[in-house]
Amino acid sequence: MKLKVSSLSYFSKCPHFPTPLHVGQLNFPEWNRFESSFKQIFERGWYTNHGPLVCELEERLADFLKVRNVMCMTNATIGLCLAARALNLKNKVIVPAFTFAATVQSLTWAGIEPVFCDVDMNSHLITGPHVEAALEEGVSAVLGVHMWGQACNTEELARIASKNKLKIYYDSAHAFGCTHHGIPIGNFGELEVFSFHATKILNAAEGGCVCTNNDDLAAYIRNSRSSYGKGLSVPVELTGNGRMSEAQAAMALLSLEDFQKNKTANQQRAILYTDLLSPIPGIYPILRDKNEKNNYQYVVFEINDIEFGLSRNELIRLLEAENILCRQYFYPGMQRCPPYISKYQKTLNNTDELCKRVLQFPSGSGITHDNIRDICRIVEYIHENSKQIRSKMRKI
Ligand code: T4K
Repeated sequence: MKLKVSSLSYFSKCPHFPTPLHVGQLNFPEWNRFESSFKQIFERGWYTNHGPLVCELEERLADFLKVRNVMCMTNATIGLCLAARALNLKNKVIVPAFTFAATVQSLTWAGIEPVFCDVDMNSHLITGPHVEAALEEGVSAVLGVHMWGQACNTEELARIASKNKLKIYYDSAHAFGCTHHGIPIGNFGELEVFSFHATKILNAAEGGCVCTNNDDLAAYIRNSRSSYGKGLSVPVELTGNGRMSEAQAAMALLSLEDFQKNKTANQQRAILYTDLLSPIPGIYPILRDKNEKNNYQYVVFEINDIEFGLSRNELIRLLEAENILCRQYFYPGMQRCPPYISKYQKTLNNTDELCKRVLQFPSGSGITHDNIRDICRIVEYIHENSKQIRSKMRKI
């Protein structure tokens, strides 16, 4: 590949890739398996309301995650909203500001005030000291996020929770198939919530689930998930509709069968990115614990603008012009987003810094190893010519 500053698409409007390369996973099951599964749904004439595929999926997930109860949901956002009510949370909940909007907004939907806490610069996770620094009058729980499939220090957080009489639960949207001390994520805190969005490793197109080892909590969530919940009938104040459809469950079951294959492919792509990008000054991969299982759902790097020569945002703009659509999860920090920004005064230095540095590269089955080699070569070229590129960018 021959590159010149003037031929970068940012200046020439001639992208290296003819079609966009996305961050999303979009791992498709083979068409014949999908067709056969859908044919059976048509033949049964049973589309939703806890049909046989949803029940089968819940059993298979419980087995896979080694957890007593799995309640499939329309998506993780609804799972988080129902969880907040099921846990009977009051007043305020501590939550990281470095997360997706749904984590925090689930609290707002449940009438709870989020109290933002900072995260660790290396792991991007909340830690005991960060939670303790955020403790204030009225806090009833901590909502942790297992960012990029890495687990929070659940033991340390459990100690703090117990000392301060707080409940603790987890947003595990990124962590399906990952472990903590060898135990599958899904078994920690009061409950955990996974996402099966199309861009996740377990893909139900849209979907998610709540997991818990607490049978009473599970019964409550099953009944609040819909007014005609499956299972033990227990009184709930409010019901909603978080039901997963048979179509979603069909997709998720096929995706679960492909999990190991998709995870291995993700891992190979992440290793290739890391091998090719790590020698470039100012671009650092997130370091994952090799003793734990990770799903490599996101290929996450940090940009140090001084060492790299350009900021993360400048790099994103240059790559976008080449049809390499990186994401800046998460920008800005939730403490700087409406409706929270108007009330929030505290400074969260690590969150602010990470929001400027972190980016995710295209991954998933649509991205070949040749694509990755080209992407990395373009990034390397951009670094090597950063001075010239920056001055040319400023003239536009
Ligand atoms: N907690 C955390 C920590 C989360 O990260 C999320 C969601 C949640 C909770 C809530 O889970 P859900 O309620 O969604 O189950 C995406 C996803 O929509 C979202 O699920 C995810 N996290 C978040 C981090 O990213 P967007 O709006 O940035 O990306 P999106 O959906 O446009 O997908 C990325 C790229 O993939 C697109 O640019 C195009 C491509 N794509 C996407 C879809 C859906 C396709 O090519 N085809 C597709 O069908 O939010």
